[in-house]
Amino acid sequence: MKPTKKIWFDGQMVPWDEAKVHVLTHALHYGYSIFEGIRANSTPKGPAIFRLKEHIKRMGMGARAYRMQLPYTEEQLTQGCLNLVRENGLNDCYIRPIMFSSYGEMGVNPMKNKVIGAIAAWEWGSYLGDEGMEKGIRCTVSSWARIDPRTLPPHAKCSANYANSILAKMDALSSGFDEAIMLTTSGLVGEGSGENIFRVKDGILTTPTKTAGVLEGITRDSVIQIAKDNGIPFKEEDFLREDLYSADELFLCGTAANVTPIREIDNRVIGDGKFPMTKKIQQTYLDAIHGKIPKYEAWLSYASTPTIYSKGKP
Ligand code: PPE
Repeated sequence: MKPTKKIWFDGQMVPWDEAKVHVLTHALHYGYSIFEGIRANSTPKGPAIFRLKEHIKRMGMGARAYRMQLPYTEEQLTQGCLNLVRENGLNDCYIRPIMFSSYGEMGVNPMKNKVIGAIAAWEWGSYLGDEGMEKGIRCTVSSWARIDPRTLPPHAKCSANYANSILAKMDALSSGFDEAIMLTTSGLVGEGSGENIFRVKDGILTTPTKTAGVLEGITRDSVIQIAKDNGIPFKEEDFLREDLYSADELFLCGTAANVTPIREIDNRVIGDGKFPMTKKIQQTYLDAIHGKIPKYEAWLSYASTPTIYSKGKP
């Protein structure tokens, strides 16, 4: 990770190396933190954050699911992200807001500890590699099931939820695959360790339903919108492991991963190894995030204009 100049830390811009917490920080011990993964991308009008409002809203929803009271308004967090990109002089970068239970009392109960937020931004290339974006990646179905909605709220980006993703990802990598696909506890296809999954069969695009317990991905939502706008037949529909093997095309999508084709699953080549619909969606998505499609400009928040805080601390 290449450091940048500043990190937004509890409302203030502090030097990168000074954004520190105590080792007895509650969240470090129990995973009680809610985070986001956002990207800013270069556009003809300067860097623009993609679907910032939706990311900030999702963090608020995750916090509510976990009974975490955020000490900042949506507006403060929105301005924090925009100012951070600008003050660090960044163009294409990843933005990571995190809200966590801080140092104070030890023990499972977080309610006595103050919640603190931080937002960092740095340059982060494609999550599953540039070659993966181009030629597709190799996945395996994990023996770890995706967290069950009766165990943890799967729509919340809570750090604790990611212990599940970590287990699946490490197993996939140590078996020589690029990424893990997790099934739900009822055996439906869920998602990747950090991406949603889409399937193409006979010209129809499908993705598992939200009620399957997948993260409500913002890239997933953008891909659905792009498919609808381009006349691609789309259905939100759950499917089984065997449907992965019989697909014509499969792809993963997420803020970090963008749209990444899957070339093989469990050593089986998907379709004929080509992915024309995936490529079309990938290109449209990349054009949208880089401000090349006027119709999708509403998804962009430009970071270049300094913003004045409307109220309260920044
Ligand atoms: N599912 C999971 C489990 C997930 O973590 C992500 C994002 C998605 C789906 C896609 O969501 P969205 O980014 O809103 O389209 N994963 C983030 C974190 C990856 C990481 O290693 O950290 C991301 O892509 O930013």
